[in-house]
Amino acid sequence: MATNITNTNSIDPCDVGTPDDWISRHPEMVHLSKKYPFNAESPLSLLIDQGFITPNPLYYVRNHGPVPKLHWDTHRLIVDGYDDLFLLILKPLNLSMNNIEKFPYKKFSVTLVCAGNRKKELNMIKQSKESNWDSAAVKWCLNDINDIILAYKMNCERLPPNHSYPLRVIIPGYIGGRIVKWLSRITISNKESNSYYHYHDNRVLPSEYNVDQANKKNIWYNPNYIINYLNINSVITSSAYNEYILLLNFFNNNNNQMYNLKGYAYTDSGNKITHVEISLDDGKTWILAKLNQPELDHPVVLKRGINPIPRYWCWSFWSLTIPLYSFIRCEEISVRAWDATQNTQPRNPTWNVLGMMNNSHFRVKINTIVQGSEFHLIFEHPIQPGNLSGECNDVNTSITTSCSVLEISDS
Ligand SMILES: Nc1nc2c(c(=O)[nH]1)N[C@H]1C(S)=C(S)[C@@H](COP(=O)(O)O)O[C@H]1N2
Ligand SMILES: [Mo]
Repeated sequence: MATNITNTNSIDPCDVGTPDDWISRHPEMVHLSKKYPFNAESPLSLLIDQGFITPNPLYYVRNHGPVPKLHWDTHRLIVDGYDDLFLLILKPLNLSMNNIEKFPYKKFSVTLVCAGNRKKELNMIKQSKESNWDSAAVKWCLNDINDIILAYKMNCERLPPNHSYPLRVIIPGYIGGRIVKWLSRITISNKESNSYYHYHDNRVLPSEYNVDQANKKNIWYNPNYIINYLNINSVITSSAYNEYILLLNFFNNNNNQMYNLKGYAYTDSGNKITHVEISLDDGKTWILAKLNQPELDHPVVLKRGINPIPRYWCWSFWSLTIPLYSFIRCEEISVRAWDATQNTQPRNPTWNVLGMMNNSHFRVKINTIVQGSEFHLIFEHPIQPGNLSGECNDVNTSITTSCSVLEISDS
């Protein structure tokens, strides 16, 4: 059931004394990373309870610095650079927000995911490096099938300050880190960005590298290890972390009782999630879950000649109703998703120094205690969610994924 999410107009105690103490936050948002800058996600079950479209106040926030104080009336977008095709220095464009708003626009839903989603699970293996944002050159936008947009609205409202008021770029299917917030300049260039963070973040380095070795071998500059696209992933949201079920006289009375497992899945490149499977026996056998994919009714469609090309940029929800007794001899529930290119998830996590792109089978452990006719089930997630202590100093970023409708300037 959706919780009341209108109570957003309070300053979080963690923000007091920081440059962000003018931004109101939803009280349920869980602080990740250090006190400042603000990185937060909604508790997983609250996020899923909201349904397919996440309300703005519960949308995950990933900031690497203060939220800039920008204004609609004074904000400008400069487009400049060098046109490699025609060997021309371009005449810079200087656009106001009102100019941008007058371009033809369309609305569609996109799920954004930070490359650090499920990072905490990798930190359980070994602490990974805290990450920082970077910027990247994007020639990808010239292909209209990629649906690159300049967004100025989110869920029919102007973007909230945290989420890049007044303007951001959206690159569907790309990791959040390449989706620049507070956009003020687009420079067309034939060279890759030389920003420090372009090379030192949002990379999956081979597992044997720690920071020292990566620095020594200058491995950061190897183009093989850059991440742009999302990878296929799925998560169990119900049973929730530490969910507890006590069944009295279970073996006599309740053995037809059913349980509803739930979660989400997403993939890259506009591909469709085709199926999600659950295993109760460590991957020996798999049970097909039911998919809920509101996006299938209205995918983004590009017409090339007579061929419509649909793209799916949103997460899918899955569910599976099984008898509670299936958990009796089950030590662990695992989930894996498949997409239209037969891509699926690896069984085991692979640690990497930046703790990125973890998409191994998501596992929930079940601890069962049988005491006479009492039957206790305790569900244990791979990591503790968020920051249960209420402090603001947890550095184990696990930022999640959220979906919204974005209003786009189709320029
Ligand atoms: N200017 C700027 N853009 C940014 C960032 C940032 O810190 N500064 N963080 C990036 C990262 S790592 C992610 S995951 C997304 C998060 O977007 P959100 O906070 O609106 O969910 O924005 C990206 N764009
Ligand atoms: Mo990110």
